[in-house]
Amino acid sequence: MLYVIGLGLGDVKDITVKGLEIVKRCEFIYLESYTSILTCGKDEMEKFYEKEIILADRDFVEQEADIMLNHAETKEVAFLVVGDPFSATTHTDLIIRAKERGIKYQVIHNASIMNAVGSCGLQLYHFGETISIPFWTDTWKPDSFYDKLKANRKNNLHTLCLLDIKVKEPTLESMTKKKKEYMPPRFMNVSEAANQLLQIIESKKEEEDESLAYDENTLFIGLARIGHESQRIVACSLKEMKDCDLGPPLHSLVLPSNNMHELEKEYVQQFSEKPL
Ligand SMILES: *[C@@H]1O[C@H](CO)[C@@H](O)[C@H](O)[C@H]1NC(C)=O
Ligand SMILES: CC(=O)N[C@H]1CO[C@H](CO)[C@@H](O)[C@@H]1O
Repeated sequence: MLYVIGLGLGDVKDITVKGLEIVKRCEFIYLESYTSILTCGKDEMEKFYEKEIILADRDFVEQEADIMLNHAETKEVAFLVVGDPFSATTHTDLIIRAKERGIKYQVIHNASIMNAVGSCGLQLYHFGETISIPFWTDTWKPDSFYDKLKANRKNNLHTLCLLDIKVKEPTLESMTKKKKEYMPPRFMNVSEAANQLLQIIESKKEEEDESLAYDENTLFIGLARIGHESQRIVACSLKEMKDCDLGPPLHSLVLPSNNMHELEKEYVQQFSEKPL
């Protein structure tokens, strides 16, 4: 049996009672550690579960997931996912593979940013397609998500922007070597994301795009560490967001629609220093 268990957004205790009971009786426990982070470390989790945890990083999922599935053929195996199991596509892939091999599975849900973003006061029903903002380099500055932002704005929908994380990226020098060395993890903050969004509209202006999706004065909402005690939410213009420091990761950004509902406005107001 393979249990795919969502851990929620916060600390070790965010797991549901149902999830915890299953973890306690599983023989193998894997923790997905590449699409998100927990505020607590592996050690704290092992202490809390009283079990050893195997970290499943990016290499694992591509190469060693079969070993985990082998175990699941005869034993109870837990695969722990930060957030909800269905907030990243990689997990649907794992479930399909289990199914193909005739392995029984069960999914235990928990909250993820996809629903917890509601804490900024915007209605979840009024969100359009979620976008991801990738880290730029000197030579690689993809901006294809801009069109989705624009489509959402046109349809009067809010947009959740997930900000890039780089965990366990091999260093350039070790790329070709057998023994990989890894760069320290990086998490995009709202200031960096705002900076990229500003650069995108600068170049759209040059292309004489008549109807920009947003400008430097457009209201954005920055969210940090949602679901944790230290969570922060700030509503301000894009220009101000560029100078905004929301502290440690994870951060995300929301572009509200052009016509927020009165109740949405009233709720968002508490996160803004200026009248909306
Ligand atoms: C945001 O990230 C950038 C790039 O890593 C960094 O230079 C900057 O200091 C960060 N800003 C804040 C406010 O933490
Ligand atoms: C959506 C969901 O199932 N959330 C649960 C996540 O886990 C915490 C802690 O057990 C529950 O309180 C939530 O209801």
